[in-house]
Amino acid sequence: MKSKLFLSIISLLLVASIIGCAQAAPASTKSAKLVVGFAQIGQESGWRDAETASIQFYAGQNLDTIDLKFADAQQQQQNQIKALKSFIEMGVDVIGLAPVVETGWDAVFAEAKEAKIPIILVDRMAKVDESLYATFIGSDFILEGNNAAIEMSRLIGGSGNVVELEGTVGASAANDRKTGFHDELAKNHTGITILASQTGDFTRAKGKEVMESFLKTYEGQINGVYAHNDDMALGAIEAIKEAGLKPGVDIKIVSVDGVRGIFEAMAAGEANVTVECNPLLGPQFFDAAAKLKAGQTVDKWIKSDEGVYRSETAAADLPNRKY
Ligand code: GYE
Repeated sequence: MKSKLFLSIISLLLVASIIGCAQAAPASTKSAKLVVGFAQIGQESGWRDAETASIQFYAGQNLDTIDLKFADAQQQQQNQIKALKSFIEMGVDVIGLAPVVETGWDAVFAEAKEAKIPIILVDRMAKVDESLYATFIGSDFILEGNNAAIEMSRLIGGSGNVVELEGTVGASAANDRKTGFHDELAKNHTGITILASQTGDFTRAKGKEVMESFLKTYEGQINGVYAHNDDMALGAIEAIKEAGLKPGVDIKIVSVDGVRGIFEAMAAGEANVTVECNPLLGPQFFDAAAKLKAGQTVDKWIKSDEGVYRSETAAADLPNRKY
């Protein structure tokens, strides 16, 4: 009787341990994956949609090795900070962040460092000590601004008046595209005046709205529009047409990104130049994340290779555009 009881207790324990193993198995498989938390800004532009698609597509193609936790912050830094905190709590391997603005990150980055979770800055920079992030994957915005100024000067013959549609206030992409443009004009194209600069928040709707007010205030005086992204330029083009003028002809249009919509506008003769900024960062992002998880070092700045595109070749370029 006693031994029977003993045997059934033993078999019960065995069953329990097998169930235990069965339950533990998925957890250990999961931890072998690269677990990444990505805090995206939002959906302000075609460029950003292309970046989100690139990251989600790459993760989707590699479901057996990558576990992506994706947060959309709807343009709010507070939401990005919340997402980062929850990634830290989950204990992800690597955090990816496209910081909506440059400043205000020190405290939460320090928390990630304390938890030994490396941060990859994607497409925009943060003003923090270098020790607080692993790498920045993205473009040289100063150079983009320089190139935009050179193109604008060529288009308006070295003299005239330009209005500037700026990106999101406090974003590195806006700050540096402005600096690059203004510095190049001040150095080499002194015949050009910037009549006004105002934020259009990187969106088409605000770009249009701000351009409408510029057209009223500076009626007959504007020779060119410099927009920090293509979406705002597309909004400005609508405003210029509604004012009875010809965008690309009466008012020259130079912007940044290289999205399909601006190539279509250039092919139609309604825009002049786009300075490319590559959003297809998924492969580079996950490559860097895997290296960091493996304890390898990566370059502090993984720079994108980009070109300048003009209306003259837009129709031929269009079929090759990937975003
Ligand atoms: O140019 C703009 C987007 O941060 C580089 O953000 C990015 C910029 C991009 O909304 O279209």
